[in-house]
Amino acid sequence: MLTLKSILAFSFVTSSALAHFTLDYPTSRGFDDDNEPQYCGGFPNVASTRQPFPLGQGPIHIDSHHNLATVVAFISTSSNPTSFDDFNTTSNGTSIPLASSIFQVKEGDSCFNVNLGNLGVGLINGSQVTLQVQYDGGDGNLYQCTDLILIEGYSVPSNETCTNDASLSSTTSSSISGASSTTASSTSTSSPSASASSSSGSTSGSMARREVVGMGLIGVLSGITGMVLL
Ligand SMILES: *[C@@H]1O[C@H](CO)[C@@H](O)[C@H](O)[C@H]1NC(C)=O
Ligand SMILES: *[C@@H]1O[C@H](CO)[C@@H](O)[C@H](O)[C@H]1NC(C)=O
Ligand SMILES: *[C@@H]1O[C@H](CO)[C@@H](O)[C@H](O)[C@H]1NC(C)=O
Ligand SMILES: *[C@@H]1O[C@H](CO)[C@@H](O)[C@H](O)[C@H]1NC(C)=O
Ligand SMILES: [Cu+2]
Repeated sequence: MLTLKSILAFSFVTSSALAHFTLDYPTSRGFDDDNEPQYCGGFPNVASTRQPFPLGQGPIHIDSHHNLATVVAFISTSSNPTSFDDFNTTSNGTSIPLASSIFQVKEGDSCFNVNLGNLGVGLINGSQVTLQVQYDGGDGNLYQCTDLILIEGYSVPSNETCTNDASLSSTTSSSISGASSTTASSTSTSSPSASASSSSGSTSGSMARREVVGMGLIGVLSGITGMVLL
């Protein structure tokens, strides 16, 4: 029968799939809660249709379901990237800088601007890139990908502009966080995922613990609800 232990075990399964984040603009390849920790959120194949996106400054919109999360974006210049390695270097071995700083977002909608034409990896009008957003809300790194074709002078839909750029105002007052985003926004040669996770590890430890407790509580409540239904 249902012991407290089994309810807790059940609640952990439930809560791990509850939250996470979505990539809303440009449209993600796909969203699957359970597979979001995998490369491209569990959608490894390039979309059949690439979305037009500005070669210059363009906005990325996400929706965060954790109270505080660490975010970074990086790109692949391969027309068919298959692994994180393809987001690290171009086909001729040039290392690709991060597409954004490493920054924090609060729960809800956020946006940040990228300028892919300025990354110094030879992107031009018509270049095909895949942008991957890495997100850590306290339950590990999560990923979403979007496949783009860069168009010089492309105007995004008027409701998709980003005036309140979350990547410019890192939300915590912690000096560690400030230092790490400064390092990160300079063109780092290390793996994008490695540098991002070390940043979140150093800045959000207590936040993460609080969140785990919170999620456990939600899980217990849903477990109790489930028991009442039985
Ligand atoms: C690699 O490709 C980029 C972009 O096309 C170019 O700017 C760079 O000079 C190339 N580097 C080498 C070593 O060929
Ligand atoms: C950019 O490429 C698109 C097609 O991919 C073309 O229609 C457009 O004229 C190009 N713009 C410039 C400024 O070259
Ligand atoms: C902009 O409008 C489109 C379609 O009208 C909608 O799907 C999208 O969610 C809107 N974006 C924002 C940031 O409100
Ligand atoms: C990315 O490139 C750097 C420098 O070339 C290398 O040290 C690192 O191992 C690479 N990371 C991945 C994930 O390929
Ligand atoms: Cu989550």
